[in-house]
Amino acid sequence: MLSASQYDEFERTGLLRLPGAIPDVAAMCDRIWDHLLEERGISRADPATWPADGRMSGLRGVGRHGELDRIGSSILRAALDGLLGKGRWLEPRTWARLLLTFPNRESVEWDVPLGAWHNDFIPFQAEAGLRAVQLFALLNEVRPQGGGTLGLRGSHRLVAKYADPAGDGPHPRELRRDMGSAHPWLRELWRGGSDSVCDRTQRFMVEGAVLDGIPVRVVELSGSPGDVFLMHCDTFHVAAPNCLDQPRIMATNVISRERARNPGPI
Ligand SMILES: O=C(O)CCC(=O)C(=O)O
Repeated sequence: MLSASQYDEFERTGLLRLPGAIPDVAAMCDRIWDHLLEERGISRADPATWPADGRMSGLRGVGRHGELDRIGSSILRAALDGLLGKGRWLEPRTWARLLLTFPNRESVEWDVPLGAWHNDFIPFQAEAGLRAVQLFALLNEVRPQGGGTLGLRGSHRLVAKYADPAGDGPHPRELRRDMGSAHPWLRELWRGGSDSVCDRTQRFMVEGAVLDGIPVRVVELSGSPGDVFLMHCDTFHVAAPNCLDQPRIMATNVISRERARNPGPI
């Protein structure tokens, strides 16, 4: 059950944190490390075996072991009931797509990334309202600048203004073009500006902006093992570099509202 202030937070910002929503994530991490060792020779105890190029994909096999299904905890389910409607969301086949970023081998200074900012395309439905929620579960401690996903708080409300209501859904490329031409602040976020000394952290994460009357700001999804962030499906987000010394281990999935059934013949 969500409180009124949690609903309000989600509606305004497109993001909601559920502290400690998943129990026993340590066992999930153990399973992931076992899998990494068996399949890739990557050892938890030996950073020399960790990949040099950071982000790792293609780990679907680890989801088959069942432990990660416990991400679908009672707290998380109750929150999804609250946001998408009880009995109205589709149980995913697997709760976890792993997001694993190893520390950068070369020392680089953390910064707000350019380029890959996007929303994930979720088709419109005949019924108005929230169509899907993306969950981000923290399986280990994710400290600031340690690879946690960045979200553009408030951007789901801009998407609602700029996406073509006659189209099939909010297309990321068109939105980047249209929202970026309306707002230099956004264009600079994903393309960079002419000012090479611009402090992007200050500009995008501290100051933020008010665009078409909507407050927006970049926030980093960081926190303790077992925390979950729920994100409105239209929120812009991006992967971030890991400038610390431990891998970031998160899991994500998009939980969709089922389409309303057609009323039967009268
Ligand atoms: O790796 C990340 O933190 C970003 C993940 C992402 O963009 C996505 O799942 O849509």
